[in-house]
Amino acid sequence: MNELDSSRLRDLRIDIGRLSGRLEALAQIGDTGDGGNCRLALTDEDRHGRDLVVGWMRDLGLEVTVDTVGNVVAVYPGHTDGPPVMTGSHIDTVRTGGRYDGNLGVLAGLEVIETLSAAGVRLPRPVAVGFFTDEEGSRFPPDMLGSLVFVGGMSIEAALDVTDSDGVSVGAELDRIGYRGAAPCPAPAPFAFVELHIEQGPVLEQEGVTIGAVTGVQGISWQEVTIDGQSNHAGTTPMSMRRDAGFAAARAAVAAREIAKDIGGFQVATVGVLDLHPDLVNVVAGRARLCLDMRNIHEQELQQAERLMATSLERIATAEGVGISVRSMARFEPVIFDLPVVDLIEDVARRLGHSTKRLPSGAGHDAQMLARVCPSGMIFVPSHRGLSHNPAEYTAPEDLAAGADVLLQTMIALACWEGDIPQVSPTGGAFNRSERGVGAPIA
Ligand code: HGY
Ligand code: MN
Ligand code: MN
Repeated sequence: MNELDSSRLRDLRIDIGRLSGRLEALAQIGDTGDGGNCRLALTDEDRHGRDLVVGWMRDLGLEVTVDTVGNVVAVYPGHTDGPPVMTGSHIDTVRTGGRYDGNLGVLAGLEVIETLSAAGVRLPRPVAVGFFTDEEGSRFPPDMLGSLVFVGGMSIEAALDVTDSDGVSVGAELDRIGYRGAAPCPAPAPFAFVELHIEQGPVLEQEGVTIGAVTGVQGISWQEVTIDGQSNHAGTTPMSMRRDAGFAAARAAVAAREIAKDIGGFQVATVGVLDLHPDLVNVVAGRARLCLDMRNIHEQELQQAERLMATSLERIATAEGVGISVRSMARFEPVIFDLPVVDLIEDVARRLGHSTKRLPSGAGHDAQMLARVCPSGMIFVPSHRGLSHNPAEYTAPEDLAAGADVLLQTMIALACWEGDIPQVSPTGGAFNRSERGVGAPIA
């Protein structure tokens, strides 16, 4: 392999036609006919998407490994055999997914490697691209399940035992689609991890900014609330005698919205799942199941929201004569990214002539898990109208290219980094990787 001098390395750019072609090809799998994608984790659609991406990895001659929970990592060798500079994301989607959420990060990572390979460049460190199992968590909670196991935050056994609403387990589905691999988890820590992702929010587009240098990821709390009342006749049961689980669930959803409004700031609350039983027009619901998603960049405020919600549920149970039980489905503290990585992303973006902004991520990402074990950061590109988890999700090709070029140049810089990356928090002080979620300021 010949070596490019540093100026020609700095001038390397990705091929947006090739990247767009792969995004289009992957979007054909699980195509929902309205521009969107549905590839729920470990379904046949997910398998077909996995097979397509692994095929591209192998076509590039990369060494591909599959681990015990189906995470896939492909490595492009460097001059040393040390820990790679890694990028990646996910290719599973929500049911109303778009074609960029996760997919962009994986395929841009592949494009970075193909650009290096096509230029005949070997970097001092290896470069890796991966996709993690079940990032969305909507079929198998928690979200970021695969990357959480990858970094040792969840045992393999516990992950394999997670079941979906039909009682099907992660382990059984990995076996069924042929992606229960042999590579051990936790995996050896990469030298650094950088993820390219669409913002999935309105900020960059509203402010006319091309590149987001992400400062961190907000805390996430997912709770399943089960309400037990009494099914009864909708016509004959006096209002005073009802133990209406459906009405209690509605009150819980209203309470969640009120709490978010009262706390304000970054606090958000969503009830995206609401099942009633027996779910019939003329029967007072005897049972209700709702899932509550609450998030905040400040851990203390997120805990306050959880406390207020628990109090509201107690009040609703008493007032409506129902039983209410709560199960945690996911709980992650806010995460801050390493300041040197955030600085590097911003410097690279500016060198390439792009406008930049520092901002926290409202969505969860695999990078928040990798941040537990190595210096990590994220690059955002704008989402048109701030839409995501929606078939109308869209990012303009010039923004896709800008993000992928920033990823390429950031990874080159990390692969050439002399020594270790210092652990510096946004406040400039040293911080310990294991304490990174403790209410650190990420905005
Ligand atoms: O839920 C999330 O934030 C991500 O899409 N998994
Ligand atoms: Mn995503
Ligand atoms: Mn998503």
